[in-house]
Amino acid sequence: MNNKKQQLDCLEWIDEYLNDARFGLRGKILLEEVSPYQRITIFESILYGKGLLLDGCWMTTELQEKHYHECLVHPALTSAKEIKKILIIGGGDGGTARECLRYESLEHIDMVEIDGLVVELSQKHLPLIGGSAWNDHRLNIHIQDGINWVDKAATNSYDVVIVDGSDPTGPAQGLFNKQFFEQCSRILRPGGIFATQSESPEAFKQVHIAIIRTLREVFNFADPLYGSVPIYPSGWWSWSFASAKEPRYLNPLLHRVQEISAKCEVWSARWQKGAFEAIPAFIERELKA
Ligand code: SPD
Repeated sequence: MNNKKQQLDCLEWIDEYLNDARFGLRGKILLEEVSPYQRITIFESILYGKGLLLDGCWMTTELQEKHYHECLVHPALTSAKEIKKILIIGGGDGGTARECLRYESLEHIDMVEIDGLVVELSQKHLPLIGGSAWNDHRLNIHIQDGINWVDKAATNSYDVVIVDGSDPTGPAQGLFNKQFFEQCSRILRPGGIFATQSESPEAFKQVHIAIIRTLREVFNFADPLYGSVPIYPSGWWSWSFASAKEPRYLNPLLHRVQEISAKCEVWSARWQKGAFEAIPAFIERELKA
């Protein structure tokens, strides 16, 4: 048996199961631990490097995490009036904080993650994802319930609120309802922007539509943006942005675009323009109904 064949024989498939489909990568499980909240798996794949799954669902992988984190962060941070103080709910792998910290004018991030073990294992096993964020003095990590944090936060205290949660089951369930969005709106400063991952328009169509409808009940303006995250169910993903007085997330500020563009892999002002326009007809119809 040659080496190549021996290596391939040690490998396994790890799949996220959803209804009658599964979405998987070949590689090997490096470790699996159970926290009070969920099963945490660190996996090394051939195609996309090391990755993280929570309760069997793909969260991120080293070589395609930018498809997700850039699209969640930059539409909000290039367009909010100020970006001095940011709140991240979830985001325990560090990728969202890393993208935020690329802006020099950002002074302070509160990252509120319910599961300390996700942070610990990501810092240890997925250092490429959090990168230098973990050592940046502007990042303040709080291992706490994000819903509780938002309820207690002062009115008008953040320039941007970003929700980087997992799917709306398990610990992330309360991050998609009206009461939570109302609290997020209350704690945003004037000219502030709210951003959340908003699931797949195909694999989680009803959840996706419900998120946008609920955001539109709470904020004056809310719109989804569409892109691709190959490891997530259907590969077709969305992020939604909301604001009070005008849809300022549609208009990135030139000086901020210039600050980050050169190092982005997916996001650009041009990409963003198209991604907001790329609302599928079946979603647009349902939102109008
Ligand atoms: N179905 C996966 C949804 C995951 C959203 N969050 C991913 C965390 C990456 N920081």
